[in-house]
Amino acid sequence: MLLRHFAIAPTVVTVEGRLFLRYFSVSLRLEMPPKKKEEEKPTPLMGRFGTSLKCGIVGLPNVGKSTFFNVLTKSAAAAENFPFCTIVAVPDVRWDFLCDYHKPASKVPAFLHVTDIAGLVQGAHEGQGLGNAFLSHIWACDAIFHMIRAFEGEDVTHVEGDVNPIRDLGIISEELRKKDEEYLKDKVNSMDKTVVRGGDKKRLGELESLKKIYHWVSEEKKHVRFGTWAANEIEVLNKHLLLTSKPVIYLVNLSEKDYIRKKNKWLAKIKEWVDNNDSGAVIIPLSGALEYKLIELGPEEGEKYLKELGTQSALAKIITTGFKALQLQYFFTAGKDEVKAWTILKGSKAPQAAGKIHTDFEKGFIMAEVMKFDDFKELGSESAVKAAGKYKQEGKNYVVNDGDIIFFKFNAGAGLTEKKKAK
Ligand SMILES: Nc1nc2c(ncn2[C@@H]2O[C@H](COP(=O)(O)OP(=O)(O)OP(=O)(O)O)[C@@H](O)[C@H]2O)c(=O)[nH]1
Ligand SMILES: [Mg+2]
Repeated sequence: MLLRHFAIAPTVVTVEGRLFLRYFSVSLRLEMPPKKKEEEKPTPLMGRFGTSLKCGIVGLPNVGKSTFFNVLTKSAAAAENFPFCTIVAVPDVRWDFLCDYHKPASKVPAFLHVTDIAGLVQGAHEGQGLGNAFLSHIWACDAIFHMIRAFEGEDVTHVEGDVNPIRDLGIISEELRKKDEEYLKDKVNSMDKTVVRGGDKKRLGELESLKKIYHWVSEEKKHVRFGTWAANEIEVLNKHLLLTSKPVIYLVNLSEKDYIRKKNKWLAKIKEWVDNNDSGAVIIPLSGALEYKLIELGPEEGEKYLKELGTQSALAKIITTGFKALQLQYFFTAGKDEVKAWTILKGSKAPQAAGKIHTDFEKGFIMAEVMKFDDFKELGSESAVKAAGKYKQEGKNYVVNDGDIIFFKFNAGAGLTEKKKAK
């Protein structure tokens, strides 16, 4: 028996996780020499697997991290709040469009998990401040919002005495690197004991990789994510989830005035620092004070206020950029019952995507019927997309694109109960 499940899918999203691209090029290189026909291995990605990945807000004390975190928890985007962690909806005009179109009973967007982390100080890697505890909180995150303070404020003291975001960028970046260095040193030493002296030859390769990574971090003094790593090295990296392997998004906290006029003496210097130290990373200016004011004003008054000032909130951009940095994407299912964004890892194939909806969908996978969101929007209906020959049937090797609208067909024989059937 064939069951149809509605799934949606739109268009291309730029990959902002540089790691992903870099690994991709590594995998190409690895695959250059002709080799025996074998099942193609997926390119390994750096980081944790799963779709409930988190972005942590990191920075020196008093730079506005908790203020921004509170904005998130109180914003319309907030879905659930926990101490130090909030789950916010990822804004997407495609999802809005589908909800408008279907007027479904249930609307489920994609979500981003954000964690507020207490300020790091210089020497945190040696336990300064509450150093090590906070570093372990960063360890539990998968991407970093690095908040830097570019707003003056006599009443808000700066831990380093004055406002200097360039110095601050260096402090945080070095703290993370030094913590990794220390961690790797311990790991290399303890592995040396068991592998070299203990004769556990099977793990020699792993030790080699670990030493190479240690050299990169301690001698080259570089962050892990800037290295070019082979597949086996990425496997080792994924065992350790080092702090400097996590992608960073730079949030520049400006005064309301500077944010509105898009001017601040530090902006060009910050851009230069990021270009030199984390080339290609995204920098997003915001004003924590303004965002907070907007929350207090409420949606309508807030909108009016923004219009008067001729500016916009930075919240949506921050959330979507954070989501992309986690190497996550989503496809849609849409119908009268529900419009839903299903989060998957970039590069997921159709059966795994179907498995997000229900494991039976993966087991009994037959095909995915895919519409591109842009086609759906342009042509105005599913039947028009079909008539235009743009409604595609894809097999188990189809790599799902961000925003695809998908119909899954699957064999319900694999023990599917009535209750579990897709609507
Ligand atoms: N003027 C101004 N003050 C701000 C802004 N953001 C935060 N502050 C103030 O700065 C102080 C510290 O803000 P928090 O958000 O608690 O700073 P934090 O980065 O979480 O600090 P720690 O948790 O100690 O690391 C508070 O008094 C805020 O009111 C801003 O954008 N402009
Ligand atoms: Mg705080």
